[in-house]
Amino acid sequence: MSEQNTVGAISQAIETARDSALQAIKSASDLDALRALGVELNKKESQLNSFKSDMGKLSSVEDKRTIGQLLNAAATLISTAIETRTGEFTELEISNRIARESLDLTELLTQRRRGHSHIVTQATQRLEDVFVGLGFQIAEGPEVETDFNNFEALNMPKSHPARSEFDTMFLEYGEPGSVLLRTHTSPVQIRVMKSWKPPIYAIMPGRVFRRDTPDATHMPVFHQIEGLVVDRGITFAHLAGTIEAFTKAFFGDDFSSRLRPSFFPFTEPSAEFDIRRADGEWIELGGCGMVHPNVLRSGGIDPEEFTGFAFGFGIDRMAKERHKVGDIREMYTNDLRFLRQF
Ligand code: FA5
Repeated sequence: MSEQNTVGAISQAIETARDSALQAIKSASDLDALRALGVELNKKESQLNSFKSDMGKLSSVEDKRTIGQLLNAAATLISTAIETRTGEFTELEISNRIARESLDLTELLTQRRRGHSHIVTQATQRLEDVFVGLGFQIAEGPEVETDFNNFEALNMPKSHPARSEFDTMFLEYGEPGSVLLRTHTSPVQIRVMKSWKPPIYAIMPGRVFRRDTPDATHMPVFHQIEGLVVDRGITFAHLAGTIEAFTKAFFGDDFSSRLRPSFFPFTEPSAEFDIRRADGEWIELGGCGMVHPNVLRSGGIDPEEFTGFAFGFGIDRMAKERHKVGDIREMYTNDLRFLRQF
């Protein structure tokens, strides 16, 4: 065969191989098939690449250039075709994914469902209403407290064993151990006593923090409401009467309350406060007692002139009981199916 014929034959074979490669790219069924095809076409032993060795057989520079240019043009065409097809597959995949993952929001649009307060916020507001109805004023304190207000001023000096009952989260601020996330709302008692003058009839709701492991009745972040009364001639009977009036107003007439002897360093005597459900079961809600003279002094009040009582209970636990929620953690999972019930 003359060299001219050989060049013609090689050129034809290159064109055929190029066209069949382009056809294969066109009919690749998906991205994976296309990728495999790309690998195949790039192999040294692929049909198109094998023509490169044929070039060696040609003696004229002119012919070598012709075949070389033809091979380069074929390679460019093929790689452009792979790129275009890859783009098409990627776009298709994205639009399929959008279709698969899209949410039908027409139900929300047509129902116009409005949000509402969280079950614990509702309970707090109801508690505030009940106590305001009984003549109390509302006060608030910061969530970041001093060790002094949270413990010392409440008759718990540094070495006091009762401190260990509050698994405290301290902040890295100031002197080590001097600033913390309040473990109860009782430090607000100190703030109120210092800034108000007796007679004091105050409630103090808020968020508190303890290193407690979450379970059906415990959360590491929960809510308490504190009560403080300081006036002339306040006795334990006033405390018991207030607790009973509150129980009936908040839970209903079929509930009653009892006080059991207990211990808190900041009250003397102290009691645990339980409520009795209609089914006869007793549930512990919080602690209370007569404000310890040392605590009155910390607040700048003369215990010879004034006496008082204080109480503090868990708002989350009250909401749980009032709405018969089985597990306190459910209130904090943000599951709308749960929250919409209240
Ligand atoms: C106190 O925190 C006292 N400061 C209460 C007090 C105030 C006593 C004033 C006397 C005078 P105690 O640690 O028992 O007490 O907590 C009070 C209530 O908070 C508990 O009865 C419970 O209802 C609630 N509580 C405690 N720990 C948790 C928790 N991890 N998760 C949810 N609620 C809790």
